Formats: sequence, C-alpha cells, structure tokens
Amino acid sequence: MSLILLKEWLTFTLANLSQAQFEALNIQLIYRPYITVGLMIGLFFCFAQKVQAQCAVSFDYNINVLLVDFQADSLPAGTTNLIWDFGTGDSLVGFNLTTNHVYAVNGAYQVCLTSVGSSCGVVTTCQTIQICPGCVWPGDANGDLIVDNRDLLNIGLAFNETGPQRANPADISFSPKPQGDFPVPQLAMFASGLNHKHADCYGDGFINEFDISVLHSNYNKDPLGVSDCACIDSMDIPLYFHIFNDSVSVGTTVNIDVMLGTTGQQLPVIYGVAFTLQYHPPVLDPQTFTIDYANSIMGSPNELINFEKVIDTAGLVDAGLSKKNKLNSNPSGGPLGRIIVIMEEDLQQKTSFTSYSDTTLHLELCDVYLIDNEENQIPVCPKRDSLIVYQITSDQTGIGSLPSGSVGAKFHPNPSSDFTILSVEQGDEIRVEVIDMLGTVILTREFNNKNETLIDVRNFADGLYLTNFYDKDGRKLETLKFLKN
Ligand SMILES: [Ca+2]
Repeated sequence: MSLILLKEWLTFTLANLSQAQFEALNIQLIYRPYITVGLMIGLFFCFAQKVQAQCAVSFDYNINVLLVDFQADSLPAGTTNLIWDFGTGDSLVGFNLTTNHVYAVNGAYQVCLTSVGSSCGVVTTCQTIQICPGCVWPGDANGDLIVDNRDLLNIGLAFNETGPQRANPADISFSPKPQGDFPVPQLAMFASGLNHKHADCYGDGFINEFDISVLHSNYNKDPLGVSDCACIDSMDIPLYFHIFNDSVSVGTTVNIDVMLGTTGQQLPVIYGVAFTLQYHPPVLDPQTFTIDYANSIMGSPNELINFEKVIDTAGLVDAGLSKKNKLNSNPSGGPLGRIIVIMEEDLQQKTSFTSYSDTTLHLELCDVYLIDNEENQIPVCPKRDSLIVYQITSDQTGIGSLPSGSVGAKFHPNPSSDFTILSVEQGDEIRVEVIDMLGTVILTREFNNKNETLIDVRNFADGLYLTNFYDKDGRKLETLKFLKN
C-alpha cells in the first residue's frame, strides 16, 4: 500500500515540476520520463530493503557441551509471540528473547525461531547447529552420557584394541572431544552401533587398564537415580549374598560373597556384569571396601578387569566386572567376587538406634546388568539379605534378645561366669550357634523336643556373645546376647 502511494506522489511531483525548475537543475525536459522511472526504481529498492529488514527474525547461540543458550537477535516490530523449535520435537512458545536447551546426545539439529503477530505476519528463520557429532566423552564408553560401572563392560568388550588417538589425550575433562573411528573390521562397533573408540576413555589410542582410571575421574552417575532391585522372575539365575558371619561387631572385617547361580548350576555363557550394592544403614567403612575376584567364576584375575565406586553418602557401591579376552566364560554357579569391608567403629553416629547398640545391616543388589560378549543381556533374580552389627557401649545396661524373639529363648543366668541354661519355649529342630566377638562360631547345639540345655562357659573369654537360632531350613529365627563375666 505504501509503495503505491509513493509511486503516485513521485509521478505527481515530477509531472508538476516547472520548466524553470528543471532548467535550474540543468536537466532537459526530454530526460524527465527517464529520471522519473530511475528515481522510482531506486526508491523502490531502498524501501523494499527497509521492509525486508524490518520483517527479519534472527538469533545467536552459544554451545556449552550439551547446553545451548539461544538469544533472539532481531525481530519484526510488533511481534507478540516467539516460537523456539529446538529441532528435537521440543519447542517453547511465549515471548522469550533468550532461552536454552539441553540436548541429550551429540548431533546436528535444525533450530528455528518464528515470530508471530507483527505486521509482517509469521516469519521464521532456521539454523543447523552441530553438537560435536561423533565426539567421545571421556569415560562414557557406552554413549549414554553417564560415566558409571556399565562403562567398564564396554572397555572389556573392546579391550586391547587400538586406533587413532585424540588430539590431546591428557585432557580427560568430561566434554565432547573429536576422535577418529577405530578401524573396521575387528568388531569395532558395539551392539548399539557406537564405535569402539568410545571405550578409549583416556584417548591414547589403546583400550586398556588406563581407561578404567577415567571412570573414577569422571564418575557422574546420579546417586539418587532410580534403582531397580526387583527380582522379575524367580526362575532367573539367582544373584545373592553368602554372608560368612550373620552377626559381627563394630570394627571387624566382614566377608560376603556375591553369588551367581547355585552351586553346581550350569549357567549361560557370560562376559561381564555390572551391579549396584545398596546398603543401609551406612555402617560400612567406605575407605576399606574392596571386592576380591580371586575365586570368581568369571575367570582368573589376569583375565578380568574390575571397577568399584563407593558412594557412602548414598549407601551404595557401583561395581563392574568383565573379561578382557573377548571369550565368554561358561561357568557353573558360584561366587562372582568377595566383598571385604570393615565395619564402622561407632554405630551410634551412623544410625538412629539409641536405645540399644545393635543394628541390622540390609544389603540389596540393584541395577544388575549381566551380558555375554555379544551384549545379550541375561536376566537374573537378585535377592536381599542382612546381618547384625553390634556394639558394646559403656552405658549398655540391657542384655536381652533382639529382634523380638520368635522361639522365646533366654539364658539363665545372664551374665554368668561358669554355667548358664539356655532354654527355648517353642519350636522343634532348632539349631543354635554361639558366636564370639570375632564372628567365630564357638558352640552349636540342636533342640529336638528338648527345651533347655546346660552350657559350660568356664572356658569362654570374658565378653559378649551372640547366639543365633535357626529353623531346620536354615532361616534365622532369633538372636540373643549372652555376657560372660
Ligand atoms: Ca556411560
């Protein structure tokens, strides 16, 4: 509309210039039509450019790892709404001149900004942004953008392979880094299609033990993430604890085997396993936690790589164990590894228990991921367990049973220095174990229709003893304390 008015104004003005005026400008009348058209064309382009600039929409962006900050650069006057389309299916509608978006994975994304409501109508501009395509994130060997125990399995799958190193291998900061693909053939792809270069966490072109150190450096799994500790199918391979002593005192070493399959059970072929041990309350000394794989059914220690990360504030240990020779194991059921850990010295600082100084330490196996060398996942059925941790304190006055007795057992007298009678009010075929402070079973008894037994404690060292009662199936029924003085 404005252009038409301009044209009419120019035509009218030029047509009505007087001869004197043209002559004063030293312009011959004969050129007047040409001058008129030339002026009109020039003015038209100036005006069109101005209109185009006024209707342009543009934006800038700044990439910081996966977080991209966007800022609208220019907008048509009168814009009432802006639509940011981040190229992922996500969009933001409103009037946000700045915004940001976190991209889940590396890649190329077409980001568009649309202006609505101005006299220019709907105006859109798009840009393709590249978030380091094909880059590796040091420590994230499986490409899920989290560094955790599962990444050990990819290191195991690609172990001993070589390829191009990164530009600066010493830089293992957790940000995307360009690296050339490891060569094919030689199974240089994980099942996900990811190149094996991602297992070269250190970036030196070799996949070996050094890469495990990067898992420690860059460990970033959210310890509050959802854990899956459920057994889906009880027919799956059992994963469970073999606890050497059901009752231990503070400050002592505890040995617990993590068992896969029952003894003698033929298992499918396996290559690696990652799992999370959850413990509550946090009465383990995290500095002392180790898993010994010397007797693992997965293979001899020189065939294995392993990884443990203790996050005591969350009461968990993320563990990984893998072979490294690309050959599956074909074991029978038995121990994957042996947890060795020392109990904390002072329970009362670590638990809410104040009335007495024993606590039940609950153990669970969660987020279990058991694979063969083709990354097929093998289902397992994880099981819970517990043990009692006890502590003698100077103000301890009560000597009684815990947890609440189901067999009605008691010692009389208790404490004693020579003889005591242990009686059981109910239950047949009950087995009793008396355990000293070091966790050693020093005496066993069976109750068969007999409700009491005399125990000679003259040779017992002075101190506290725990007495565990089991039914004929080995289930623990009750724990009772006895003090020799
Ligand atoms: Ca990962």
